[in-house]
Amino acid sequence: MIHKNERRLALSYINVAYFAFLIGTFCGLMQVFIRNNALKLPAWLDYYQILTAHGVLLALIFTTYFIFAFFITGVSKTLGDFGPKVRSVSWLGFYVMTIGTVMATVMIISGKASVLYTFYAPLKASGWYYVGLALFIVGTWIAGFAILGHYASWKRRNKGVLSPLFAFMTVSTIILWIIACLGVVATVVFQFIPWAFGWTDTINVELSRTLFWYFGHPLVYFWLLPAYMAWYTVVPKIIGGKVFSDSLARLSFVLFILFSIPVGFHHQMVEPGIPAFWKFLQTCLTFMVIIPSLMTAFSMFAVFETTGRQKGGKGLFGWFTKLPWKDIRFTSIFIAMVFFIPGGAGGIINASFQLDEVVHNTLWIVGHFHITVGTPVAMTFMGLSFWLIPYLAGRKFTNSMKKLAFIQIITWSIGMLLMSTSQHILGLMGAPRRTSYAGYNGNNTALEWFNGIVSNHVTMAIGGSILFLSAMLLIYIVAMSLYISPKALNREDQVEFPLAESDQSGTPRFLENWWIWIGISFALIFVAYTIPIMHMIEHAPPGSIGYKTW
Ligand code: HAS
Repeated sequence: MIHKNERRLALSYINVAYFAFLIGTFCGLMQVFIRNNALKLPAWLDYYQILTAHGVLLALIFTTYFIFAFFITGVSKTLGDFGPKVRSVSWLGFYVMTIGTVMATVMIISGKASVLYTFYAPLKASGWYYVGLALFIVGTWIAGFAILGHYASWKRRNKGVLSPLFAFMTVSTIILWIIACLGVVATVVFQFIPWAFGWTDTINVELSRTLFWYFGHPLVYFWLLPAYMAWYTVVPKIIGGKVFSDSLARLSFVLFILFSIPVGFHHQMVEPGIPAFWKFLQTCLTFMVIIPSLMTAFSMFAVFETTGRQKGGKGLFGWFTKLPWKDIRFTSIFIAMVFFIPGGAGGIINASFQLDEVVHNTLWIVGHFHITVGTPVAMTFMGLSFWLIPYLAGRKFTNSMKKLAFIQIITWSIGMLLMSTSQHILGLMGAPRRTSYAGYNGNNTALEWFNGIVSNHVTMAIGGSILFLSAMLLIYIVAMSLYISPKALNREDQVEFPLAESDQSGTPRFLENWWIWIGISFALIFVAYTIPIMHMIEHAPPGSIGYKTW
């Protein structure tokens, strides 16, 4: 069991994460009904306000807080208790993040920041919203540096030894996050805050979006990598196997540090003013960042098959039946992986220059992110919650809770399948994203979009409602695990942290030489971004004043 202080810290993160999840999913439910014209909001509440809250609270707050809870628990488990300095810096990080979160949320709720989670200029929120976002990021840096400090002191005490796989992966993810945030910090501090407080009149829109997407794409890997950490280090243990290849796992994380950042232009394919050459270059780099995910898929299939065969699985697919399907810690994450197959394929479609012309800014993209962050990532976090929270809270995960967990995962899968399939189809037909309900001026072609078996209002509403019920069930399970379920006093009731063995004997030591990877990462960023950004600054248009459209 990890030290009680680290447990308290991780539980604090979990509490904020699931509080954000509760409000965020409620906003999601309202959105589905508004878009179907089944719900009219009162005058003081706006669709875009709800949409902003939904995106920020689920995609940014729920994920980040959960990720830090997972990091702290796993790092403390693998590298030992935090020292007093690491502890105080970690708490400082938590408080700064939380002050930022509260500020940004208050601004959204009070209707002063309905700018969606991408906060594209020239939409202009209250300056305090951007200050809140900046504090949130600074908080994550402080909390991240605390973990890096703990890791550095472990390395000093264990010279020449490779760190445990979990710690290695945590450090890679934090390095990726720190480099990625440089872009968003630059745009928020030097562009948005001065503009929103009226110290400057206009903003360079193209530059702000570019700096945002420099951060925005690696942001998705900041969500994905902790899920991959669970796939690589936790799942093999649950199924009774070992990590397939320690060096493959480390290499895939290193490749994410290299290739996840210099690719932001694939979100700006239709942005005028960025020469096609730079878009093409970043598209090529995007195809490089697909490789570590394919390595992960390979690794997962390998671990399933080898473990299944060791357990006596015969023939081509006999191993499949030997997997522990009745263990919700496994089944939840397995379903999450299956969702990532179409999710990842959709990403490859988006990254393909010409195909993106068809799907950009349509509901397809909304479908894409619900089967990437909304299921593979979120459902992995759910699967982790089923043991991580009882483990931290020292409570039992009773048989009835296990049954409820199965219902929760199955309903989430059905809801997401219905909703995201209809979003993908509607998007292909041309239905736009980031819009409230529209009657499309009675245009027949537009109205026909909603006549399909899956792509109709009813299916979407059913999907959204099932998802909301599933979310409420999850909140119940989390609340039970945190506060109500009986204390696990006997050893057999105590929930374990399942961490698989990883054979490091063949792993090259240079994989842990961070300076090489940080150096190459900056070199790639330099190549992909310097000239286009210089161009955007030197040939800047007059800039835009702010707009408040809500
Ligand atoms: Fe994406 C837009 C390209 C992955 C999230 N993406 C978004 C947005 C979000 C998002 C939130 O190129 C919207 C942003 C906005 O608001 O505008 N995405 C990609 C590519 C990948 C990708 C190439 N995206 C993600 C992940 C996300 C995420 C992961 C969240 C966590 N995305 C794009 C592009 C856009 C975009 C463009 C902009 C589009 C536009 O026009 O605006 C790749 O990383 C995907 C690689 C993944 C794979 C899948 C590997 C499969 C695995 C599962 C194995 C399964 C097993 C189970 C083992 C190649 C690892 C066994 C199964 C059995 C059946 C036995």
